[in-house]
Amino acid sequence: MTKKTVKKYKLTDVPRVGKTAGDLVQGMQRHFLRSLGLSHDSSADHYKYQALALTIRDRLMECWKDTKESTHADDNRRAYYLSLEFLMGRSLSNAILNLGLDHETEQALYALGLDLEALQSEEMDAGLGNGGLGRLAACFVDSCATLKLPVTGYGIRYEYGMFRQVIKDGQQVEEPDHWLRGANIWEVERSEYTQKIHFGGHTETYFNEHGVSRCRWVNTQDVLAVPFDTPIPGYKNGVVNTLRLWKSSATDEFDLGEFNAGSYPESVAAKNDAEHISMVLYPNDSSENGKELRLRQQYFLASASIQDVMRQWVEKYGQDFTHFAARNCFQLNDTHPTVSVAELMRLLMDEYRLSWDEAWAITSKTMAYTNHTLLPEALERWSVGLFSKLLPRLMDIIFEINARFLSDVAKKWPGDTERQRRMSIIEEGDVKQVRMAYLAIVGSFSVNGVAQLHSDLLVEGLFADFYALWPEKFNNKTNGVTQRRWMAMCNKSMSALITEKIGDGWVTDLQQLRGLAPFAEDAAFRKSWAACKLENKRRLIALVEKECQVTFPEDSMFDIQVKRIHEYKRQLLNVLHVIHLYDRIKRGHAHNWTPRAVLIGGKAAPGYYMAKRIIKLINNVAEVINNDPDVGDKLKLVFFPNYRVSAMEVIAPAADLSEQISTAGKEASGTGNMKFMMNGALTIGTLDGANIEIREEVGDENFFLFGLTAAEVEQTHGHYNPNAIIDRDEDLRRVMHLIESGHFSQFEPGSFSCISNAVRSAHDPWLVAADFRSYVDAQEQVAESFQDQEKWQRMSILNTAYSGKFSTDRTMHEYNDNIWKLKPVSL
Ligand code: 26W
Repeated sequence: MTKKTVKKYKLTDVPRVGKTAGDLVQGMQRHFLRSLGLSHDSSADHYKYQALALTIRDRLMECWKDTKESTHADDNRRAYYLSLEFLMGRSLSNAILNLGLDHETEQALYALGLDLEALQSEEMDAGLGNGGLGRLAACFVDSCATLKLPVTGYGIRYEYGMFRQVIKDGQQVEEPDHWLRGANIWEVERSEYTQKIHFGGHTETYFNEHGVSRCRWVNTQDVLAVPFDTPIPGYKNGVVNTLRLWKSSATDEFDLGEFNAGSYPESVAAKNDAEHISMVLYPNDSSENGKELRLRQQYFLASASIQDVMRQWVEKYGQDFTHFAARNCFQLNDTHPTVSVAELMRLLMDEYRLSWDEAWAITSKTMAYTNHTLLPEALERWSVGLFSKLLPRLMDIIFEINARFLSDVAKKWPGDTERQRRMSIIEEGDVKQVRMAYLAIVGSFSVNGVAQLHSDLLVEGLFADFYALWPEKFNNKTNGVTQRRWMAMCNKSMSALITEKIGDGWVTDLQQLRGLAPFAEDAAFRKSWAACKLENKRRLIALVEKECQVTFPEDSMFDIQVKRIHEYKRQLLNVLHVIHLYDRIKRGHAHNWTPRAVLIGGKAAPGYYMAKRIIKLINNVAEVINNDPDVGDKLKLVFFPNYRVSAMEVIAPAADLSEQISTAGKEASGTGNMKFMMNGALTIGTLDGANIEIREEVGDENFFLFGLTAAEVEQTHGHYNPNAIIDRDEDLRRVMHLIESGHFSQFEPGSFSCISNAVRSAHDPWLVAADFRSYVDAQEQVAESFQDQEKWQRMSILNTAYSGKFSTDRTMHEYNDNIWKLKPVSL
């Protein structure tokens, strides 16, 4: 053939890939042989999972390309979700669901004689988050793609995610989570978009060609940030958004410099330093620890992401930033990426030559901040010394932001130096500290809490001074969860039953679940509802048997508390109740008994001593209860090890009772509470976080309320006498006696004295003893209600029916309407 007659092709003109079951079979066969190089049908399930995942991924790629082309072609505004954590869990089943390939996949696997559940369970969880905040980010990107919103997630590609929790002798042991070992099918490396990040060095001022004084940051040690992209499919809408995670890598210059100096080993060590940045997720969810590596991670994410956005801007529009703020918005997931405020200022001034005022006008219209906690110990502060050493240019900029801000404060409140001291971004004292939350507020046009109570408490307390200055900045965005993963994907039988009655519109419009309410009165429907729950309970029974070697009786009430272990979440209160039930059984007060199976799960931060003792107590109490023949099937207790996203997908559908028992005013929102509600569990809870809104939606007759209110908790300060409460309450006295007499620590004397001391302390901030009585009484109501199964099923249906508010689709609509103001991608 001569060149002239050859038909011309474009590499990008790929024929559309088929979506029938037959096409999926062929895809799997092709990947099995051609991508994975396998020939034996007997190969490990892991390879079969990979063949399926690659086949599904093929179907994501073309929508991904279409979405990118569409957003590239328009001039529409975009948002970026900056988060140190994305707790994605598994991707395969989610991709199958959102691509609308459920049915076809089932058929294809049947034809191949393969079992979907078995293959799915081969996928490692992407555990790149601690808990609520990280999982929220994952639900948000799912909803944004489903709503066709042009939102990109930016995070860190940790080599090691959240540690694996193993229980040895009743105690937590942490093991590394090397989740990338088995190859990650879902990521694509994009080294052409690598960014350079500076650390260390110093700043100097100089005069540019126009005689204007400018600053430069010199003598830095540089690290490369290499992006890895993960596709985020919307639900059956052709949109695939992007989650871009950065991996750190050494620069070549780095090696060369050291190499020329003749110190090869040092150059390799320096390379290691660079690569450590994205090595491991900090497993800390409520107390900041001020570690240098953590600050490196934060700046690494902020700088790489903002540079990436500006690179795209300059490629498209050149160096004119007039419309930058109108077309870009960064949402800061807590203060963790807040150094972004200073980094955007730096890039605009030092790299693109804007004046301070121009740069500030852009920055303060581009950043938006979400707060996720009221706990003072979780508020990030960085010592000025560390900050200046690691990020001298950023520290200069923060000082200047603060100086200008304090002068505004002085204008508003002349002479009020006390207020200036209180509001300063720099906390004075022995060690000067940068208050990251204040930097975030000053640098943002929007500040939000994550449930109504939490947002109210922020403006009344922690941020009251800022609210007085800028009331218009503050707003609430009640959290949600995605019903695609947390109902449609993980609870197939209930989803099918709902769809049979009200159609499948609820998958993208959760308020449609209200249509279920009338069926609560339908006896046949209640029966089917109960049958789904039973099927889900059997799945959990098998898992608990495997993980804990304890058998949950299927007719017992599944009473569940899963979340990070923290004193404010009061797993201890839960255990005290379990001990009380045990005590009642032992003393023969067990007439008309409602059998209960109590499951508690969650990870403790490795350095959190009390949390670890609470895990040990749960395990020791479980050991006694589960092996006592007097107790038998009346009561079971397990500590479920290594709680994670994929475990919740089995746990939530099986729950009868959801424990949301934090000390009022301490849990910002909670999101596990919402997952349980959607899956038909009833809640026993305090008036805290989103519990309040859950109760408003479902009605107080379908919610078990107990405990002090946030205002009452506040008033307790200085007037708390737990020992008097214990003396007055026989049940609590007996429970304390069982712990203190060593009944649960026969061979470990004194093992739980820190716990009983904490309950007895007048300074117990969590008020465990104060809420014990009302908790036990509420639990009594729960037990009684469960005995009337018709009534219980009715309440269960109503919980699902009224859970519509708690979809992240609603949450994302609100962020978009009030903060981001994006137009949906046109596809
Ligand atoms: C600096 C260490 C650190 C790390 C993470 C401090 C604080 C955090 C997060 C704020 C912890 C977290 O996940 N908070 C949870 O966020 C959820 C999503 O908004 C809320 O539902 C939970 O109530 C809140 O505890």
